[in-house]
Amino acid sequence: MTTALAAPALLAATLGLSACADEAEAPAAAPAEGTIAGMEITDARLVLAPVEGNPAAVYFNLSYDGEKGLAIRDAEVEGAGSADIHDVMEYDFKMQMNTSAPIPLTKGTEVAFEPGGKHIMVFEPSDALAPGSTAKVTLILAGGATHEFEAEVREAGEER
Ligand SMILES: [Cu+2]
Repeated sequence: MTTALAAPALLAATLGLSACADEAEAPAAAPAEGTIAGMEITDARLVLAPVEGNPAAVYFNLSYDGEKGLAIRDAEVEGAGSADIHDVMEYDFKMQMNTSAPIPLTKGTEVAFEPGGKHIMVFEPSDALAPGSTAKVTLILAGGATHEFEAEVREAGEER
C-alpha cells in the first residue's frame, strides 16, 4: 500500500525536476541571478586595516546604464562578520563616517566608492580575506535584488 502511494509521488517529483531543468536551459534573456542589468563595477578592491581583525573597506567604481530606477541599500561581504555601506559626511564640523542613505541609480549614474567618501565597511574580516585573494561582494538593492562582484584583497599599505 505504501509503495503504491509513493510511486505517483516520486513520478510527480521527477516531472517537477525536469520541468525546472528545461526552464534553466532555455535561452535566458533575463540577467543571471545576482546580476543587475546595466550595472558595471570596475576597479573593485578590499583594503584590509593595518591591525588584523579591524574593519576593512571595499572601494570600486559603479556605472549604471539600466532603464529601471534602483537604489542600493545594503551590502554583504563573504568571509566577514557583517558589512555596511558608509558615507563620509561633515557633522559638528568634523568629517565622520556613518551608514549611507540608500544610493539612487538611474540610467547614466556613476558612483565612486573611494577613500574619503562612500565605501563598504567590512566588519570582523576573517582569515579567508587574505591579501592577494578575492572577496565576493554583494550589493543589495531596495526590493531585494542583488548584484555580485569580486574585489581584490589588498594589504593596508598597498595602493588604495
Ligand atoms: Cu566606514
